[in-house]
Amino acid sequence: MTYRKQLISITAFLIVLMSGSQITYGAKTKTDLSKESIIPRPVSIIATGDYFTLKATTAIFIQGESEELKQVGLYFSERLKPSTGFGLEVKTTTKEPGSGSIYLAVSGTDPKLGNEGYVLTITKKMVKLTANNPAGLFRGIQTIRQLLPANIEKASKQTGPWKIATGTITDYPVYSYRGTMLDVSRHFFGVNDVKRVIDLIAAYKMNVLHLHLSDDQGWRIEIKSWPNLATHGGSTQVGGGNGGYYTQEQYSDIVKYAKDRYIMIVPEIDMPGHTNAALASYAVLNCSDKATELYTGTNVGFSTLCTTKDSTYKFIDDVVRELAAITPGPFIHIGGDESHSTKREDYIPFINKVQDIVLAHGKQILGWDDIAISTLKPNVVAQNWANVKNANLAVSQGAKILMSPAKKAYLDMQYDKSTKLGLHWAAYIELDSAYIWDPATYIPGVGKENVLGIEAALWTETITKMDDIEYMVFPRLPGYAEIGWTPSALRSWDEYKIRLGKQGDRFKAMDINYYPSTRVPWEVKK
Ligand code: TNX
Repeated sequence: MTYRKQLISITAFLIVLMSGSQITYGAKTKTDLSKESIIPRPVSIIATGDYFTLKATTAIFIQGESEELKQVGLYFSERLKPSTGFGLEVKTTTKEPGSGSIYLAVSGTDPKLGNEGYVLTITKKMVKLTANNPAGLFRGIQTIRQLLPANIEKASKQTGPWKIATGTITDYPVYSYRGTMLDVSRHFFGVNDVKRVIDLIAAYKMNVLHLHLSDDQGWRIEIKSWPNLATHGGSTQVGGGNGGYYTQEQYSDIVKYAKDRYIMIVPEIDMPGHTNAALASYAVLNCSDKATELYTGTNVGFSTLCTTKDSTYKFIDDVVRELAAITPGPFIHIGGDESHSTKREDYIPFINKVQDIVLAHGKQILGWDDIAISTLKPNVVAQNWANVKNANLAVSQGAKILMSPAKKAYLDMQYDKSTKLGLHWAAYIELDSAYIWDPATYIPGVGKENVLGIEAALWTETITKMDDIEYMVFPRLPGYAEIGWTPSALRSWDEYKIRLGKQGDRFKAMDINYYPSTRVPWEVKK
């Protein structure tokens, strides 16, 4: 071989090597849309074997002049900005834009897409997302994020290229309620932490964040007519730390942040039990007329509002009125769980009266399944956590069930015996166990037609900081999101765990402190 030929072949070898290393680092051109690992798994994917490239010159076109669509376009542009370094312009248009654009349109032609479904059509020339509602476009944008390389999620500028495989995805959820609960009472979490949780659940197309705003250990929402609730009742937390509370302004900021991501906030005021923080703040709420001491332990079932006093219902009316006024979503959650210190003959009329109060303020009632022993009003939703009998009792009264079985969907349950955070009173919940169940068949006697949706709950007796939240929530949360979104016929653990393993790079790019379960074949680049 001549020196020149040798040089050429060495160069060729180097090029191959470099492209090989590109494969390792994820910039390989992926052209088969059906091989992408999207969570929740979409209803249908048709691949066409090419790719679209997102460039600095790509524009996001929205159909018409709708302010709401503009916001969705801006959200997408902002999401792509840190990693791509592109400041994609959002433009309005009345007709389909030309080559090299992303087009978001509300078309309203396909009823099966419902409120949150979307059709995503990717060609070499264009990414087109259509839905009946902006909410559907927002969900579809989450799919596009997952079709881009994992580096798209990084907070600093990355080198592309930003390619998306071509084809068509048609997608819509099985359940209308797909949520997560965060207990901000046992330990308080500030506005920024809550916003991060909202962003993390939004990425997996969840649409509800339930905030457990009051419990024995802390009252976390300012109520102007009963100010001590927050200033005194919110002043501590489990373990005796400083606690905290949201002013109504801060709460409204959370609500808006969630709403911009098509997530509804469900506020919970737990009663008549789990109320020590309130009982410590106002003597009048106690049958003894004596305020209790603040509580920083982790026992349950020792507190109760005085159910026989009129002033108690005045108190509840004030709280529900103020909360309803700052909560645009339909639900107020009244708790009702573990009221072991309330006599049954007091509990039942109490729950009946509280239901009337919530209805009088124009809101729909959500409560833990314990409330099923009372007379449920129309449209009540009972949240199942443990008791099969209560769930059936609720259904027999015409209520819908929100599925949060502690053995499957409690995010504070430890993964296994080695997990340092969390509890295990209901179960150890490894990744497979968290995924392998079906809300439509889990409770004998409760069928799909009775189920409103699914909610995974994070109680925070042992959870003190954002890193802890992430560790317990991830990687179980994408599985709950998929249970709520994807038809059960399309779900299997063996297939899911591979898709989940491929999300590892995304978790890293999003800087999520996740539990690296050995049940999942992680494909994480070093
Ligand atoms: C039960 S589930 C509770 C909560 C605890 C949780 C701990 C339910 C409605 N009540 O008060 O925080 O267990 O896992």
